Amino acid sequence: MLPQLQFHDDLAVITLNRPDALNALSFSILEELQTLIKNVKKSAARALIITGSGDKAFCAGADIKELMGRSRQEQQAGSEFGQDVFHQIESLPMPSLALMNGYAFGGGLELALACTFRLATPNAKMGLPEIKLGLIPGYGGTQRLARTIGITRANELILTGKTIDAEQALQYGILNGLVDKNTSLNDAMSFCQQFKDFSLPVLQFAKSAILRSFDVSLQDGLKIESNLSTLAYSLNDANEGMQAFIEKRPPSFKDQ
Ligand code: CO8
Repeated sequence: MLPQLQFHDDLAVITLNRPDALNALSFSILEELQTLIKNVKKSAARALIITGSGDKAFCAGADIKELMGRSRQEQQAGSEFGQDVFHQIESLPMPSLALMNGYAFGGGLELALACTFRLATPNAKMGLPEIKLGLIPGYGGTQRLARTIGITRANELILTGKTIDAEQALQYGILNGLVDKNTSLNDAMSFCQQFKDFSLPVLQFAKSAILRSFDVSLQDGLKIESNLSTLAYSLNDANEGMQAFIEKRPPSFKDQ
């Protein structure tokens, strides 16, 4: 029932584990997710993959049955807690990837949007249908969807609550790619191999510079980039990377 964390060599995989309810996010599941994210952050993993168990769903969103009958304060606290957990995913030092192996609605799509990358199987269907429940997204969807795909498509998806399939999601710019249903985890792992030999602090600087670009003016963003690129330059890994280029050999980064 609770999500599971496994390590496959240097990759961390979190699997939402409530297939009977299409991996809907109860509050206890969100709490466990928070604990697992802390464990991933402390680990030597080079990337995190988040996926859903069963063959129907990545995650059908917040647990609608649990949302009923809550006080205004409970609702506010619940929204802020979910936002915080997803922010912890977004700000992990290592890249994260949502492997969307089926339905990804509401909080499920919001979870995927907090990841650095998104891959989906052809059967995946997704959307932010909260408007149909008399709600709006509360785990970051209004903010991250517009930042990810632009305001035109974000308005379309959030104000109509429409469902799109994986092919459309690729066209809209929600996804980085599609993967075969039978090989999806292997494909996601192969995707993560692309950055596994890079320097982890340098990956973190790049992630951080990109993320912060949404919060500041271009001038301030350029300053952030300049500061972080100088920090990267001051690491031994930058020296090793440039030296390896000159010596025509692969670099061996030490995360220092
Ligand atoms: N919550 C709780 N249970 C769910 C959810 C959910 N989000 N989604 C599916 N389930 C359960 C169903 O109730 C059903 O259980 P049971 O067998 O006991 O009746 C089981 O999963 C299987 O579901 P279906 O029979 O409906 O499966 P279908 O294949 O027919 O349909 C759908 C699949 C289309 C995904 C359908 O289940 C559906 O529309 N689900 C709801 C999707 C949705 O609206 N998600 C948004 C939820 S709201 C949200 O995420 C807001 C987040 C921010 C909240 C901030 C405040 C704290």
